[in-house]
Amino acid sequence: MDNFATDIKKYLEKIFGNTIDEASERQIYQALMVITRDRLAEKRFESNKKLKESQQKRVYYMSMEFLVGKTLRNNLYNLGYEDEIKHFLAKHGFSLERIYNIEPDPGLGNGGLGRLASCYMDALTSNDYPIMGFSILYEFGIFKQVISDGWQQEYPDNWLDLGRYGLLYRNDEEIEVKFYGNTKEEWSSEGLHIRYEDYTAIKAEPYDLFISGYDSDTVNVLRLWKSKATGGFNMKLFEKGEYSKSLESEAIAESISKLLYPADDNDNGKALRIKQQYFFTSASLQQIVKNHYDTYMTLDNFAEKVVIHINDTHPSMCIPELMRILMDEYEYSWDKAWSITTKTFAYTNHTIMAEALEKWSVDLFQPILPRIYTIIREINNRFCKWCNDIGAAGELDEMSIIHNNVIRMANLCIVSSYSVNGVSMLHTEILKKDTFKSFNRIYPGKFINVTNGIAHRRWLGQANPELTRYLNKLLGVDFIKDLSSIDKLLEYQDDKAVLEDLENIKNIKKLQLAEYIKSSTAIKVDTNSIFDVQIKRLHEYKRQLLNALHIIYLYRMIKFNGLKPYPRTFIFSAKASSGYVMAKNIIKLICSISEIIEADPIVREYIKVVFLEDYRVSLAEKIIPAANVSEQISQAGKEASGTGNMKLMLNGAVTLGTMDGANVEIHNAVGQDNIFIFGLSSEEVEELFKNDYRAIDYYNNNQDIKETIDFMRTLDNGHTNFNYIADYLVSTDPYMCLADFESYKNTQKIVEDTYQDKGKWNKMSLVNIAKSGIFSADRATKEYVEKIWKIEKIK
Ligand code: 6GP
Repeated sequence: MDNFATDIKKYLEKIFGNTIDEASERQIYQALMVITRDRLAEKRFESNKKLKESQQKRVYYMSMEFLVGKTLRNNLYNLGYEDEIKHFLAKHGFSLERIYNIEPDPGLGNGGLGRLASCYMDALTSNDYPIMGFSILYEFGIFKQVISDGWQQEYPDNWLDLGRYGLLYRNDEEIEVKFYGNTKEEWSSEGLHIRYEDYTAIKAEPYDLFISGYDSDTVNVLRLWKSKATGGFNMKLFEKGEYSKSLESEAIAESISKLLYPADDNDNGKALRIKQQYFFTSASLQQIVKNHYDTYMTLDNFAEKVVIHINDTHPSMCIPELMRILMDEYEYSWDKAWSITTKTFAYTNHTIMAEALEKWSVDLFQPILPRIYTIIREINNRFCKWCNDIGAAGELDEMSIIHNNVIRMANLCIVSSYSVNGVSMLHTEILKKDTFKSFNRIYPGKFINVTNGIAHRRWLGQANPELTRYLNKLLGVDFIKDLSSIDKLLEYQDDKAVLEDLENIKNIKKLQLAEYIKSSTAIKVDTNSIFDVQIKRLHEYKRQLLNALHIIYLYRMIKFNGLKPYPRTFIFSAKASSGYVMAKNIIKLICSISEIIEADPIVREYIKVVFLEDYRVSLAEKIIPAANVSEQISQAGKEASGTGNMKLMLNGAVTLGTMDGANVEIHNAVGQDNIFIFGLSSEEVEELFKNDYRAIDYYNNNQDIKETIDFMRTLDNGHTNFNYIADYLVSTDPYMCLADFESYKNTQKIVEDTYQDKGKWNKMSLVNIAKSGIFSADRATKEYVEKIWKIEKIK
């Protein structure tokens, strides 16, 4: 650590010509980022040496998204330097907390899938497993959301400005990726050769982000590819007068790593998206194969030493790319290449929402990736033939990879991977029984479940140091190392003093959040009120609208019917995909309710609505520790798992939810008495759907619904009215908010009553914390290690 302090001083002198006492916060930030990165690089060198020597099997985790969150605190925490640096900086008049705030959130992801990838990198590194992540170095991450007059506005997130100090550019490992052009088959005495001509080549430049582990010698790497033109324009084409084509490489290169697509759970069929996917999978695969070949001088043992994990279908082009490399570059036969490929890949599915199952039209795909297309076509031909042979031809409508001139990427993944997994028990059951039922029949045992998990070191250790310190002292076990030991807390479930301490800590976190709310929205919230939190992407299926409808119901009852509920603060935070009109309208509705309530002196005594803009990892870290109620109210069967539900539970919030995703397992863990479950089950939803759900009947037959919706139509702040949302609720809403409304409303009343029984509530909260052990990413990744990857810790 002495060295660390010396290094900071040296860096400031060398780079800025400053002593530490003359330095600005910005300069200190840069020094800390760079020195931390270099420390990790040194550690990486050591752990990589061991890895090379042991020649053990490794995992490569392919994901279009890694929602890393701020890195500096995480790294200093993991390296165990945090307290000393805090001290050192304080001596010179700097606050480490303020320095942390300078770092932008690397927003290289949209939501759950991206954050899960980062939680897993953290957990695997802390447990000394050899994993390397691959993704894209987006110049602009997920947009910055600004709420203006209640409407979401998107601004570019130029995170590299300050975020680049954590990255290490590896100019020795650049790779070329090829697009467009034609392939020619050439037969010689040695067999078939594929010649690829007139292609456009793009350079992929690697930037490494080091991933540190808690109390571990291992440092893993997340490699992010940046696209670059291969050096000016094509002179030949230029001479032929094809000017625009001569600049093609530059134009494509410019755009590929420019920005993250802001749509989650949705594929919007753009050529750029195909290019992004192939760009990063091809660069990564070429790198992996080269490393392997350099080590073993053969690829025959590739599948014994390499697992490539595909995080949803976005990286699925890895599959034909490996086939291409094996056949076209290393002269493997189809059968040998296929045998290696099908032992190498494992695939996780993260959603069953039909619109999110990626499909590419052949007409769009083929010209961009002609060789990759022929390989996919051949995989499909052979698969269809095999289905014929085994008597499954009747199910090819569901299973063929290319169908009606469309390539179905999930089908490609299932056919080519040796393992397919869902992310919660319920989700996996739905995959097996419904979404992919024919596949499950012809590939018995291929489908398995690994319920998601979260990095508790970030979501408890760093986000809630007050609770962590307290539990450390109380329990005397190292639950940061091993979260399962946190169940020792159960011994205190009837200990009044402990329950009160926990309540006090919750109040401290609520106070901190209230200050943040005040500074960012000017709304003053009552910290004695129930903090009721719904934070996640804005989606119809997640049903922020059901929550909003219930608030409107309360508003009306308070204003006109003399209802005096226990005070509650409804806290929302959510980004909507920029092209998702309904989602943006729902944000506007929530913001309008907030405004209307603020303007009403009677109602605002009881309920408040806060919409916090720009939801991101660092904001979640502020909200989650302060939550009393965790709203997980998706329509049953739609949320694959959820992970926010786990983070909230870990921090003592009590779940109010449907039997959906991982809520089911939270319910199993804490028991009926420590969770609030409402609404239709996934089977009931299916039934109702089949029997023609008629929203209007709920409106006509339920007085509260009728009055609430009628009242909603009268809400009008300025020029916006909400008739279109009311119309949607009573007619086309496929997520059936009205079918669950009565049950939701009644359960909300139970929540309110229970909260007033402080002893009872605190005990529920305690049980939630104590039972959160199984939702650690350590447990989840261990299951991946044992059930799927079969890898060992770095020796
Ligand atoms: C999300 C799922 O919606 C969420 O339920 C799950 O917890 C999370 O993945 C992690 O498994 N899916 C996505 O974010 C996504 O983009 C294609 O799916």
